[in-house]
Amino acid sequence: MTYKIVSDSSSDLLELSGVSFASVPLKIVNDEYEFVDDARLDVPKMVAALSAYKGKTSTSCPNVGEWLEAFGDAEGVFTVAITSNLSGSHNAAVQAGQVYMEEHPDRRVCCLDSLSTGPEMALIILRLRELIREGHDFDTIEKKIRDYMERTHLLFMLESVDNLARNGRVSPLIAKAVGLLGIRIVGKASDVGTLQQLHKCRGERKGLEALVQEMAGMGFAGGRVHVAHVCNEALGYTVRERILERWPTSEVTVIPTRGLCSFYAERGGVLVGFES
Ligand code: X90
Repeated sequence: MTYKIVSDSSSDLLELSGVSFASVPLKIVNDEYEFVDDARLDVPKMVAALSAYKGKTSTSCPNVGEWLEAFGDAEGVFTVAITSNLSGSHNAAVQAGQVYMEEHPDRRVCCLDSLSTGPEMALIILRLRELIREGHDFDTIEKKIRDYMERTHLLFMLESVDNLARNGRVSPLIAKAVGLLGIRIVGKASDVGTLQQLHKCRGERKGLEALVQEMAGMGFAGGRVHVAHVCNEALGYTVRERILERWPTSEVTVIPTRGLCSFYAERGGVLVGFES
């Protein structure tokens, strides 16, 4: 069976070697711009343009046709989408899967709702690649990846939740708390795939402490970690250092966020996906 992994662009992965992979872009739009979250997007330029823009910006997820096109002619497809609680992306993937299997009854599509985004999706995708390369059949891969998803988590530290609040993706209560200068929200992707605030911290140092403490509390014991930062590589590497200080054997990868996560996590935001 030929396999393909298809994710939406909130995974921040544009390409993946050793396996067939495609990223389907979300879009970031307002009256002046339309940013397509694909390889051509200049993320720092988008972030700068949007912070100068005064009106409201919103986002849209890939539609059924866009997912379908990305399946190509793979015999077995695994989709990995941003949490269905905050986006229609996963639902569109599910519908695309139904159409694909009706058109090709011998093919299979498994749609995974990450209940998360960014670096947690990246971990799921990397594990899928391993399972595919190990040569398992479709059902075994599905079973093993769903088991693995029980052990992946997402924590984040944000300086602003303005864009999340303006688009109704976070409760007004959380939004109010972050307005103050220097305050960092540390939170996690909840079990149902929503933003859950855990701490309000004064300053980055305290935010980082809370982040590492929460990782320990959620069962991290030194495994694979992905850190995604919004236009702030130094912060990404500081997070990496803190993690390595405490868990020297962990394997920490630092990457920049692409368009969708950059828009919502905003400047100074950092997302951490890890295994327990
Ligand atoms: O369909 C669409 O238009 C996309 C909407 C996405 C809204 C949420 C994006 C969150 C991005 C922010 C911090 C981490 C949140 C984790 C929540 C599970 C990143």
